[in-house]
Amino acid sequence: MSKKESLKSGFVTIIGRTNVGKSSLLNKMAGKKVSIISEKPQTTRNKILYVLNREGSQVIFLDTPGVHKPRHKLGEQLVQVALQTLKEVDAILFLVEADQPPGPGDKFIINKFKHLKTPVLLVINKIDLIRHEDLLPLIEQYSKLYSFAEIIPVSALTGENLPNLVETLERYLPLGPKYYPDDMVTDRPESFIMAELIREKVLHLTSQEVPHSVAVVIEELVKRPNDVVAVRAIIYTERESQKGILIGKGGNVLKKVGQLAREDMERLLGSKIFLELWVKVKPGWRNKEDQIWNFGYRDEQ
Ligand SMILES: Nc1nc2c(ncn2[C@@H]2O[C@H](COP(=O)(O)OP(=O)(O)OP(=O)(O)O)[C@@H](O)[C@H]2O)c(=O)[nH]1
Ligand SMILES: [Mg+2]
Repeated sequence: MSKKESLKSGFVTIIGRTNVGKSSLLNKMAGKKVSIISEKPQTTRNKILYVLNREGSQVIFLDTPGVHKPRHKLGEQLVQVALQTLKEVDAILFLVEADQPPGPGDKFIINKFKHLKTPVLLVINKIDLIRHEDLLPLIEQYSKLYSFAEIIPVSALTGENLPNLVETLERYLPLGPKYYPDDMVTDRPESFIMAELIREKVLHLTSQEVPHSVAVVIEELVKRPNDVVAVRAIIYTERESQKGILIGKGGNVLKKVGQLAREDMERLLGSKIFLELWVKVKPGWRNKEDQIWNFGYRDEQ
């Protein structure tokens, strides 16, 4: 059999409760920042595709929004996007946290596996937070809940056992075509990643409801001849009070968001960035279907 014919390829969703480290895992496997990460729940709002090309395989990962109990239409939409991926893939990576026993959220997701034939690999993340001897009892607890194809403890933070995860995963992929060209990393354009980087800084620098009320839209992205990229972005919040907090005293919060986002964008593009940020209010947008759609948070199916 020629090398081309023996390629293993397929789609793999990374699913789990919010904040378990799905995007961290993806970025660590990718060796670069594809998805934004934060210590706050509900960071990821889209299905984000990442192509991992290896000798003899092409693994297409889907990072998904965390499954949670929705309090807005946006949340309902995000959970739907995540669960929908279960039906689109060749293998499922179900991510859980090592420092917690299986909870209602985990059991809710496990219930969705019961109607599928797709192999589910349980990935126990954050093993850097626990003692080695606490792992076995946890594995036993999960084994009682579902017949997982594999159970793999990892740390997305330190990278521990990730090579083993990828190699094991490959075994579950069918022989197949190369779906994407070698130079394609993600299905998202630069403008999407830029907007996400801005949102990531807002997540880090604000608290309570403010980070969750934010959507970012890139209004203009112009590549100037002297290798400067001019970007104008609008940060939407739901209320005037949130807008005030986001701008900060004398504009200090917005300035910090801009500075940190610009540094990340420059690293990403390797060009100088001129970043202009504006804050606007879209009252209650997280409960409005049309706005959720306009901001790109929707199920494409
Ligand atoms: N100690 C430790 N922390 C981790 C690990 N993986 C992720 N984290 C942290 O967990 C938090 C959540 O990480 P994310 O990658 O944003 O989690 P997520 O599952 O994508 O979250 P949502 O997008 O909100 O569903 C961040 O503070 C990460 O730094 C790990 O292996 N060990
Ligand atoms: Mg995420």
